[in-house]
Amino acid sequence: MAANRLKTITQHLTVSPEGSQGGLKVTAVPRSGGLSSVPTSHEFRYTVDGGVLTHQQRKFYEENGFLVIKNLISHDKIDVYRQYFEDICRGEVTVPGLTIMKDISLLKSKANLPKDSSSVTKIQQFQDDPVLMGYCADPEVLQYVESFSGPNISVVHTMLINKPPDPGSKTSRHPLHQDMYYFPWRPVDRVVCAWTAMEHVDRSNGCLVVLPGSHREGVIKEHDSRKFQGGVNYLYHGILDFDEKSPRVHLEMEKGDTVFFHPLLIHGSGMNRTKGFRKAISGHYFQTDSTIIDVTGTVQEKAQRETVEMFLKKGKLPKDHPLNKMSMKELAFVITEGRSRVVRGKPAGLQY
Ligand SMILES: O=C(O)CCC(=O)C(=O)O
Repeated sequence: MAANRLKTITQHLTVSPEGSQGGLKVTAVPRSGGLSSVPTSHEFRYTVDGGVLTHQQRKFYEENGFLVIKNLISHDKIDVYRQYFEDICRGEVTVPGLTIMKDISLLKSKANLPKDSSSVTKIQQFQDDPVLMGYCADPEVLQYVESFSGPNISVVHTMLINKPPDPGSKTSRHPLHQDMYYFPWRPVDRVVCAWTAMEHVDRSNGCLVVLPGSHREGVIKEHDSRKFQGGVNYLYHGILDFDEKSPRVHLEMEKGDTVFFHPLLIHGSGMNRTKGFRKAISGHYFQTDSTIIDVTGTVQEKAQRETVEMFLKKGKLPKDHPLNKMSMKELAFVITEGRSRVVRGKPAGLQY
């Protein structure tokens, strides 16, 4: 019943036209974080059989939690996404449901911001845009995603990141974090991020930095935004406690190179010390029949609350709107259902 009510509400959302992905089954879900997972074969847990990955690539991902595929996306396609991003920032194209994020230091300065990409740090939730979804549904990307998520795949949390030159506030950095901290769905090992460099990235412009193998610890760590001097952007929480001595790898990549990484992998990106913007495009993929869990009382609660607050604020809803009366778990379902799209295989439906 609850699931049907949620589904109806999702379909009639007044917050934004973030449609639905069909079919819904109701199952009982434990209240715990539910991170445990079963191996996919005697040798592998984080990858599945039958995909394009070589044995060596699978072993590398299993051990390290990331895998870079060189030159996966053509420069022509990337140039289209780049131009389109500029058009969106100038207001020449409107994308339904899109969130446009600005750097916190610019927002605090209350200056009149130019109506172009120079004040935009990222755009997210472009699931209803046919141009940028060309990236998320690109067969070149999906052939790899299948090796992590299996054959039935939805994409969610779509982003084009425009890391600005640091204004001196360090706000261009993205502190070390785990993406799973933000995600209320399981199973965790079938979730993967695809992140494609839209130009050459290295330490000077704030490439991704990863702690290889950190996904194997199998826990979501406590995150927060307060300890970061100079502040961090909205919802850029960082891990409070990790082994500072853990080896780090800075992923220097060329335009079109793509890294796939596990959602428990500790990663982030440093300040952009150059004068140019550093662009990347990414999406998170999960099994179409993933299960929404209740993160109340877990380390994920803080992030979920902020996500929900932002979602409700964006909708500017009247007090008595049904969304304002929902539990965190119900809202997690509505938000995920609204922002995800099936990109390959069976649209099995999110489980509640
Ligand atoms: O592109 C970046 O700078 C970091 C992206 C990232 O880690 C994220 O969005 O989770």
